[in-house]
Amino acid sequence: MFACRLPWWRSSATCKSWQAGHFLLWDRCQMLSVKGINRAVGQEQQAAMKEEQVLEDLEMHTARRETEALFREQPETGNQYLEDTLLRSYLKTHLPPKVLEEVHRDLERFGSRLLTQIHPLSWECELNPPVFRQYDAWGRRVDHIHTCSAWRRMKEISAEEGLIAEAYEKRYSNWSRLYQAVKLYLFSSSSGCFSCPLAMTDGAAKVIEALGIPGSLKNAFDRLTSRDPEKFWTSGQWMTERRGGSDVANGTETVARRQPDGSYRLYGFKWFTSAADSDVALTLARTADAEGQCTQGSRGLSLFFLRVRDEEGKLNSIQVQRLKDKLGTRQMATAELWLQGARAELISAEGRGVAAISDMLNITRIHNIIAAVASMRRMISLSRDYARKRVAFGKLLKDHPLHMQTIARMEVQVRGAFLLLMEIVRLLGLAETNLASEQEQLLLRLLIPVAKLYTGKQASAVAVEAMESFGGQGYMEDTGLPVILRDSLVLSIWEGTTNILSLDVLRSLAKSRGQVMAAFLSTVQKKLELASGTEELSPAVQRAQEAIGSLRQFTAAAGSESLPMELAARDFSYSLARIYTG
Ligand code: UCC
Repeated sequence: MFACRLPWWRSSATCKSWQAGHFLLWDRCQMLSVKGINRAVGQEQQAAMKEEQVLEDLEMHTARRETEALFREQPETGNQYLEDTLLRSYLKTHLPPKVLEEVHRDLERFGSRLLTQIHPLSWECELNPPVFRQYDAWGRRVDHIHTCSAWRRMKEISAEEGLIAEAYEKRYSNWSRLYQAVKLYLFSSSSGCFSCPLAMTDGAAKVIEALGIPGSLKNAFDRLTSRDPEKFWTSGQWMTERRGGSDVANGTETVARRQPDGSYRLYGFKWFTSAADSDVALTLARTADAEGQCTQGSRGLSLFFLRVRDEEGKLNSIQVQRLKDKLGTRQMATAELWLQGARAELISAEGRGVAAISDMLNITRIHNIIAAVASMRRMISLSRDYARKRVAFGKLLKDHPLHMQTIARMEVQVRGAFLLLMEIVRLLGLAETNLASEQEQLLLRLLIPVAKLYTGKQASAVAVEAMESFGGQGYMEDTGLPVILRDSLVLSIWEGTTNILSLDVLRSLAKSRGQVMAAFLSTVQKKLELASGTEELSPAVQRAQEAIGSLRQFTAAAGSESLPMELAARDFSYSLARIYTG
């Protein structure tokens, strides 16, 4: 191809490459002088200029061609809903026909909106991270967190699409939660990290709903679950203080002082507050008694609701110390906040703060699972598309079996994780409409930490693997691929690290006196019985049965002195995740 574009004097078979062309030109010049062909100086100059021009043309042409070739290879996705065959088949199998019909129409439309309108905004969010301005031009302290217009538009879109509302309106009864989760799953990788404030907003709405929507919180609940962009509020979740993110019981120093009108003022330092531009927040603090004394440990913690700013936008006796300089999720403002008498409302029973906020934790952990699955799905979709376009060693990547084996292995990971996610939101939907059996409720309690810890780890592993499938391009910042990797790395950290969640798995076992495990085993057993009716699945059924046998042995040994349960917690949780996914 290259040779046929060469001028006549280089059209010989020797012109195999650009380098070869250079040598040929040099040879030709030598030849001219060796043969002593006399030319007028002007003629020689002309000839040299001509040759130079030819060379320039050649370079230009090659450069342009290379650029064009790269453009052609850009990996893309289309309508993510229509392209996700597993998602569509799941919905078809599970949703009642009438619900499916409506949901399908909406998701198809949403998939197209994501592609044309929302995804470009997410890139804008990445390019324009929030900026913190502490003082105005005249030296007045303002503590203003400036967010870009695309980020603010994400908030409006979230309301318009009912990304929180859907779960609380319950238009489709127990299927509403699943439907909301599917929309969030599609939205997540195009949200420019707006899925983070949405997670906490959902968690706050859930806590308020669980409290029976007290009159004082009615307005907040309506706004958190609103479809009206003008009314819609987002919430933060301020749990992390200087002394510890995981050890909330001992790390929380914030003190709540009761005011004569029954409200409280909070004094303390919140070390990590994600989406610090949110309208409201739920936070933990220690109520002080008349002598100013506080109960230490978990029993001293209560849950508070507060507005971050008043109607005029003035901070509620809060000072922003600085924005965090994070590895990823840079689209979203995470701040250090001083609470200097912030007015707040006590919303849990005194000393029941951790138990009350655990509703929020479970919801944000589910959002974390959604983000993990969505991130894997995006990386693999892009990998797959690239494999259909990129030629290496004379054929498309998709025709290289080793490359396809690598993608197939990732695909298995994401499919399993997706089905685990669907199972969790299906169970949550049943629980929220009082349709869940006791066994299903127990299973839900167990599966949330199991899936959060497992998918959090999967997401970054898959992101790294998928990145490799683009070669050097995967490492290039402006392809957008490194953003996905950076953002996925937080998924195993926030909302409880892998070890903390493994301990939560043990907590669920202890609190239920082992009933969560009984629910797990009997559900798995039932699923295996169903699957054993299909011949092709029998090797897989066999493997799962063996894994359950090992799990039982492991559990028996794990309680012993030589292998304390705590030391086994992580491996045990991984096994639960793999078995259920299988
Ligand atoms: O990082 C944060 C915000 C980031 C942005 C959010 C984005 C979300 C993702 C978006 C995707 C794009 S906020 C910080 C997050 N922090 C954590 O996750 C904390 C991690 N630490 C833990 O989870 C610990 O296990 C603690 C704090 C829960 C442990 O506290 P305690 O006080 O030591 O726990 P106890 O004493 O075991 O539990 C107190 C009560 C018990 O109930 P009772 O008293 O009735 O027996 C527990 O059963 O709380 C109950 N409880 C739970 N209930 C504790 N955990 C749970 C749970 N998970 N579910 C139900």
